[in-house]
Amino acid sequence: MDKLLGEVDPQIVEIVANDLTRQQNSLMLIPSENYASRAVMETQASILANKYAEGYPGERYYNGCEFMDEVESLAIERAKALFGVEHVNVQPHAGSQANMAVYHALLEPGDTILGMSLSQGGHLTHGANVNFSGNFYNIAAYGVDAETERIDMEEIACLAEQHRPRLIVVGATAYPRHFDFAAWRQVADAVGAYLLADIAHIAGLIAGGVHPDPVPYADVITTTTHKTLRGPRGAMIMCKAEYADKIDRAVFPGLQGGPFLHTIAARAVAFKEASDPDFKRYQAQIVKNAKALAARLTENGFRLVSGGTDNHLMLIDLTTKYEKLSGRQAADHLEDAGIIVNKNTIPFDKRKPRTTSGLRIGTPMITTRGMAEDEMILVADFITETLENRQKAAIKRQIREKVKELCAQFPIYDFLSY
Ligand code: DSN
Repeated sequence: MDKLLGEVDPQIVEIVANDLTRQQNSLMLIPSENYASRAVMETQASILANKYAEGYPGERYYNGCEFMDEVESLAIERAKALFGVEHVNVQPHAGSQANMAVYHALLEPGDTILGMSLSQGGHLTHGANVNFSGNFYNIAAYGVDAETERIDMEEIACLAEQHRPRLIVVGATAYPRHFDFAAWRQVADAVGAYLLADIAHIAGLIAGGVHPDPVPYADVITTTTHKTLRGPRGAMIMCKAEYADKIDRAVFPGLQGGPFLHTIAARAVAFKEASDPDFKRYQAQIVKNAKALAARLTENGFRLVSGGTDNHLMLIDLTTKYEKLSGRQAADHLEDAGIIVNKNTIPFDKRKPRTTSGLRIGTPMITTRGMAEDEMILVADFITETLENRQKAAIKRQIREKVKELCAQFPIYDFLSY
């Protein structure tokens, strides 16, 4: 029981050590990922993982939950203070479970949901036909305007009028612009729909005050806690007090059993970190970096969907610069050079989701490691040089070395040694 991991399982240690090296030496530009803090990681590896605590603070189905109650209550109170919401459920294991719980709480199977189409920037759980949401509910999908590549609220109002949804989801995984939550509230009110804001990508930006706030407008808000919010993997649901019981019952016992108290404790730690003034500066820098990266990529001849970004991510439309290069191929070439991005569909993409014509690029991780606007010029130029020389393995190897040198100036997890 008291042997070190290295004694029990050197194979796993080697895999973890290899990924630490990869995370240190790569430019990690996937906008939904982040480096959690040491304190968050330490909490996740704590003995709290050993305890079952089905139920909620003060009403558990297991004995011995005194400290579980303390930790869950702390996470709830900190989340309420951070976002200024009336009620929080910190138990959903992941973002999909959080959205599932909201639908389970507020809808009947067959009810209509208006959500953003996956191919235009939405999420699987916003109604994709390969997902439970598209199977159990009647889905009406919205996208972006073909010309501006931005959400057109007049179009959304027309769709809502036409489909009369019971619930409208505002939120995305690949939309580089702000959401005007007040306008979404008006549309929801006009048709008597619930408004769900899925802020998984932008929760950190909202907590940091650099994105409009959905709290005054949404009935329910879901988020993961590991993206811009920089906590452990997991999710939570925030809502007005009037929906609290329904939401709580939908999570447990509706969909989940025992909560993962070690990650809930780590969420509490992340919420404490996010309430520090430094977190606001960090979130502002994520956006400044995204704007700087977008500007340099544009100077270098790339077309960005909607012309740029207001948040932490951007979408490159590869078709205008390299007609024959798919997002998948481009992402693989970039990986050869130590640059990790997502292939991603662009609005009205002619290629399939596994191939795509776009790249999704985000700045949370490189901002976490301390990079700023000057480094964004280098990052944009590395991306450009790699794609220009994509058939030349030797040049990609040279860029990989330069990427490694840049990353060496911004170390991560120096305290870890395997
Ligand atoms: N899979 C996440 C993303 O990468 O955006 C969304 O949950």
